[in-house]
Amino acid sequence: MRFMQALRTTLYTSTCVLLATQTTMAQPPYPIPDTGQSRCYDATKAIDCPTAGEPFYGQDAQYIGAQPSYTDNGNGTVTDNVTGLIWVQTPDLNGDGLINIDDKLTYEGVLCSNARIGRI
Ligand SMILES: [Ca+2]
Repeated sequence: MRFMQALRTTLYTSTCVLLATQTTMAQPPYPIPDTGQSRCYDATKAIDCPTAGEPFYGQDAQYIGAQPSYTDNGNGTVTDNVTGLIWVQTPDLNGDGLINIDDKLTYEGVLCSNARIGRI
């Protein structure tokens, strides 16, 4: 019986230490852009954002992170100023000056496009 109490105490202490460690973990080693989410939800619909202690508190909309920021590099790429990642811009495939659904690629077109990018 005494062994079980000691084991239970040890497990409880270990769990508390583990939880304390997890809640104080360092930030990830890379920046994460804010999602831009501004609405809060309950299980079925949009709601006014709840305050601390209310159900559904702590949603994405209640946290403001690094705001998205991009730089057009003028060479067909865009730099994400938060993450440092560089993205290929979507081309105006039909030359109408707009980027929309008319410029979508087929699956085969995407594969060919990726193959061309890999050769740059
Ligand atoms: Ca177009």
